[in-house]
Amino acid sequence: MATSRPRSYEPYLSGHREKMLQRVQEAYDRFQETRTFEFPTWLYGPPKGTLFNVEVEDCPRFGDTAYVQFDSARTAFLSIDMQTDFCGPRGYVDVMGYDLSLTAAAIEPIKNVLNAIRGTDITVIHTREGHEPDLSDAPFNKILRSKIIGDGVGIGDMIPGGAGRLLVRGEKNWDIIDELYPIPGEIVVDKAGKGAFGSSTIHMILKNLGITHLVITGITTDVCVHTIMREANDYGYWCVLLKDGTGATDYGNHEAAIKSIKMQGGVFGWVSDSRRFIEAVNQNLR
Ligand code: C5J
Repeated sequence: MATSRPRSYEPYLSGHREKMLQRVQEAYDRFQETRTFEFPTWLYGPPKGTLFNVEVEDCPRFGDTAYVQFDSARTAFLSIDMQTDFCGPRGYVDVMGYDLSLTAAAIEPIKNVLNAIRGTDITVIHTREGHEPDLSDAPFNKILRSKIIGDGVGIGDMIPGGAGRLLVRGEKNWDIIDELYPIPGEIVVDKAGKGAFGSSTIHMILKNLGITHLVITGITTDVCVHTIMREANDYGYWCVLLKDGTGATDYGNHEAAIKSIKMQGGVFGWVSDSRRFIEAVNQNLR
């Protein structure tokens, strides 16, 4: 039987651990006083924009209230996949037979947030899920499953009266809905997957712009929104979901997805809503 030797890494540790734990202790002590996850200038440098706090719910425990501090110039607002295919008639989600009002519920809150932040130094990023016209970037099993649930109409197909081929780049139904259409200066990221970090340039964009904090909205809560939030959280971004700016094809899944973010003191980040975020923007960035 192989015997394992104790790892003797201690002598090789840099001072990183001590420094990090000291910073954590300081932030912990500050949190006890302020209930705020303060912007860590020791890590990112002095603010480039305006610091502002947003109230988040059920943190660290259900029923508690806390605050996350943002640097406006290091903040990106994400509007995820607000495409006809996910919330409009004769799109991908409609063809699968789901209740469109559940995903369309996110439109108004997102519009309100866009109205509040346009003209500030917060970066706006829109994403679109979709595939090349030849479907070369679409997995076989994804297309097959979509065709089965769509009773013969799946990704790459067009239904009678539809605005184009489902989830195919360049088609009208694949594009962002008119109400939330990007304006000049806003970033649009195309992704082939549910996540974005593995199937788009979003990580390079966020790094190049020096973004540290994300305000997340879009559809669907339990699929693309959650996948992107989990990816971003793993990369160390500070992620706050605006819960009313999201929606799922099933209300129970929407609620469960929101609840799961709050577990373990915020296992994937934090949860707030459009009203609280807009209030913070109007009080601090106007
Ligand atoms: C889905 C998405 N639900 N944008 N895509 O297939 O969440």
